[in-house]
Amino acid sequence: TVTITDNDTPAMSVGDVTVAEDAGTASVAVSIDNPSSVDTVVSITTTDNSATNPDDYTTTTVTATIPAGQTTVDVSIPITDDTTGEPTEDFTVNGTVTSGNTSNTTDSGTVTITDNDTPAMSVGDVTVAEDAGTASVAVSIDNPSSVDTVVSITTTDNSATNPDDYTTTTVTATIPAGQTTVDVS
Ligand SMILES: [Ca+2]
Ligand SMILES: [Ca+2]
Ligand SMILES: [Ca+2]
Ligand SMILES: [Ca+2]
Repeated sequence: TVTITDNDTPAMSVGDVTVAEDAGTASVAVSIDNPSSVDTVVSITTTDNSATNPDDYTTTTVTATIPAGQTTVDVSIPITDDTTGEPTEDFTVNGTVTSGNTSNTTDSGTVTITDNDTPAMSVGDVTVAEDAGTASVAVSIDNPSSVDTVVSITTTDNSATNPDDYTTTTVTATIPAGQTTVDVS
């Protein structure tokens, strides 16, 4: 009897991918680094990181099968498109080989989601009567953000001068996460 031990056992990997929030789905490659004579079956799950289910993506549990002779298959994970400005966020895709012949049994990948709702900040214009007491100036963002927006406010003389016409003001205006405006007096 001649017994031959193989020297081509592949390693399994779960790919990393960066997607825009409005991409619809993230397509994650589940691969082996050289073909196998048998199917490679990989159990896929997802884990929250800074991106969370269901606000940013949909938790996915699926079986990915790389057919014998092939090296990769894609897994689709739904991505949530909201209207809130957010930082770049990510979640983890975990793969576990449940059937096949690989040199490893687990690997994980990262899906990074880039936001498409980054708001613009603006300081409002206002006209007040001299006897109004204070001018209320709106500091705004044009859509809500998942994080506080902190704006440093200062004043500069123009034809109106400090202190005869107004009082020089230096203040920090904070627009809370989820809101769009705050007034400065
Ligand atoms: Ca071989
Ligand atoms: Ca988020
Ligand atoms: Ca969006
Ligand atoms: Ca968003």
